[in-house]
Amino acid sequence: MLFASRSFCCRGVKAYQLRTDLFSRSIKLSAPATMAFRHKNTRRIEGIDGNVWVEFTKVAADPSIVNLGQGLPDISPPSYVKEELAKAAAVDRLNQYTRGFGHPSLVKALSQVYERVCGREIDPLTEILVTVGAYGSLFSTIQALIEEGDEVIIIEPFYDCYEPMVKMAGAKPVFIPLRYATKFNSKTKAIILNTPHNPIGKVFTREELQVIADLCIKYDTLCISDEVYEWLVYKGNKHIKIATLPGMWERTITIGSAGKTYSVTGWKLGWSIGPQNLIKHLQVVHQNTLYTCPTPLQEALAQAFWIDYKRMDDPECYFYSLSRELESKRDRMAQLLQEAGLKPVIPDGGYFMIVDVSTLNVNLSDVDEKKPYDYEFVKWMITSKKLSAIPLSAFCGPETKRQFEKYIRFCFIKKDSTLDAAEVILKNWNINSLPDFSY
Ligand code: IK2
Repeated sequence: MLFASRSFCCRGVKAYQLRTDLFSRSIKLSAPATMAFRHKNTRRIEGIDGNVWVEFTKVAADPSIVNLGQGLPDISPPSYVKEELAKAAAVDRLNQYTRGFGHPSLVKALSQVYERVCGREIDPLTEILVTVGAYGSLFSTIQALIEEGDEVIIIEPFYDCYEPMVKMAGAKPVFIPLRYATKFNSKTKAIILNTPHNPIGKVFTREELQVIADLCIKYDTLCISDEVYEWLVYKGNKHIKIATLPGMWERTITIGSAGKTYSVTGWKLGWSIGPQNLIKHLQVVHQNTLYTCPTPLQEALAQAFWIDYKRMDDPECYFYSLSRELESKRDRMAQLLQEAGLKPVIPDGGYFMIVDVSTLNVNLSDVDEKKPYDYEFVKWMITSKKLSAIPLSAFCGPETKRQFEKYIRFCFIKKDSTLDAAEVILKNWNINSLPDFSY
């Protein structure tokens, strides 16, 4: 026993010396002069270091601030969703790795739900990929299908990560206003669509989707359809999946999010659905980057989907009850803003509301002119009014930032007490108060 441990010890010393030798040799190889160059960032992340969520999560972190900024619910997720997670975590097997492209029970549940919605068969194993949030789906889609030199059409305003993700793939983002679908050409590899829309709240109509579909077919373009708010549509509107339009299934990747479907943004589970010949390329990116997603979360999500799948004809199904709950929050938010003398844009879907703040006449002329007005306005509002929002120009390309810089975005998936606190702030808003630049 003693001998064994001594020999282990000797071998250990040798291994240690070998590692030390290698280490000192590698130090000699990398001369200090070349060090800075060798560790410079890659070209693909050049110019994309700014991030609105990083910036505004930090400034709004103080709990005394009424946070209507980032789109995270402070309402309780459904109790069965949380219970299913506790149940999953209690099963040993479910605390280990699962199938890389999606836990079997989750892809099965997703296929059943989306077969009903899309009116076609969806193969759970080859036509669905489960990822880390919708972010993961966007990333694997863009990395897998967009080539250096390609053009990707992005409709402005747009969810902010589309632009850096397209750039990281070496492609060129081509921005078009929400109203026009020009700029399609032979280099157009894809268009990124987002309905219901963040931040505007627009739900695309069938006719509008048909215009986009016709262009996609004419120019043989892929459609990356970000539908994370698919269930959150308000009276008079209907969410239509562009993948269900004739000729579109074969060229569309549809993206969804558990965070948005079940009000559990911290779970960071998402999925991509599309034809096997496209999904297989996303799977390659996924298997070589993340490989798999957390098993207990996937199992719990699968069980939650089964519960709601079985009651998809019942108004109590969470897919519909959440949008009813949110519709009254939307109306309340609109009223609060209107009473403060503002003109909000009432969303048809999603849980954000944008508003023009120029009528408040807050003079921010003393602050950094390079930053758009809305960035400074929100920082001033957080400091002086203890209310946070998100600047709208964060959702614009470089050419249009100034056009939208008088708008800010509020999130209204908040419990009544949070909206009450916002109401107090807005009611006491003294439009003649001088801005405080101490942030
Ligand atoms: N796509 C859209 C349109 C989103 O809104 C989001 C998440 N929302 O972001 C918070 C905000 O706008 O305040 C995503 C994708 C990413 O979803 P996930 O959290 O599933 O990665």
